[in-house]
Amino acid sequence: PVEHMAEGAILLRQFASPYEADILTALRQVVDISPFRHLVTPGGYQMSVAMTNCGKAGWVSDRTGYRYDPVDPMTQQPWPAMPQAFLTLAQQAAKQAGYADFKPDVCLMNRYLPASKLSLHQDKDEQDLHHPIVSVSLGLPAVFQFGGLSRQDKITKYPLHHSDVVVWGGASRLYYHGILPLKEGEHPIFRRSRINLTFRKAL
Ligand code: MD5
Ligand code: FE
Repeated sequence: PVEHMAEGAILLRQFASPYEADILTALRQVVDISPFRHLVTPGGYQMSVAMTNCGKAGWVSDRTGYRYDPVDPMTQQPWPAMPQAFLTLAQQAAKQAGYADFKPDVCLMNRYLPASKLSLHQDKDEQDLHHPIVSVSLGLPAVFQFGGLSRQDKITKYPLHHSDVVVWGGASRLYYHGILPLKEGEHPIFRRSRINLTFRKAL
């Protein structure tokens, strides 16, 4: 079942289900090398969401700003390679949404615990903003806030559930968005957490 959320934004409910076991194995291998950690914003606040990355670079924030870094600042080693299972899921979803040649080089992973949130923002640290972003939701459900190109635009809320995949392309690629504070809950696999994988062509 395909839902159109906005210009270029396509919601594939339950798309990740057949890939779940392989994704879980790969996720464990990645966080074993580069664990989830709470980054600090340039303004000096610690983020409530914990993050890590895999692929050719990783998105990081510190007092000096935001950037894609080929080295994990925590381990001072390259980020773990993108697992084949991740790449397969991201490319199958992108193909379904009309992006047959999407070649992500980065997967940013966000971990939410109850009360974690992601404030309204745009994703524009990637080199070429014409490439889509593929987002995979795992674990506890969350409320996604979707605005427009201007911070003042009207916000629509969408619930995102375990295994839902969203492909953000076209105009929606630069829309303001965020995640409301995660509600308390228990998921059979991810317990009290929500994990979101975002596949990007960043370099
Ligand atoms: C999340 N993550 O659920 C969300 C899902 C992030 C982030 O926002 O930056 O890590 S990705 C949602 C997204 C990506 C790119 C564009 C748009 C939404 N959009 O135009 O709404 O942790
Ligand atoms: Fe974002």
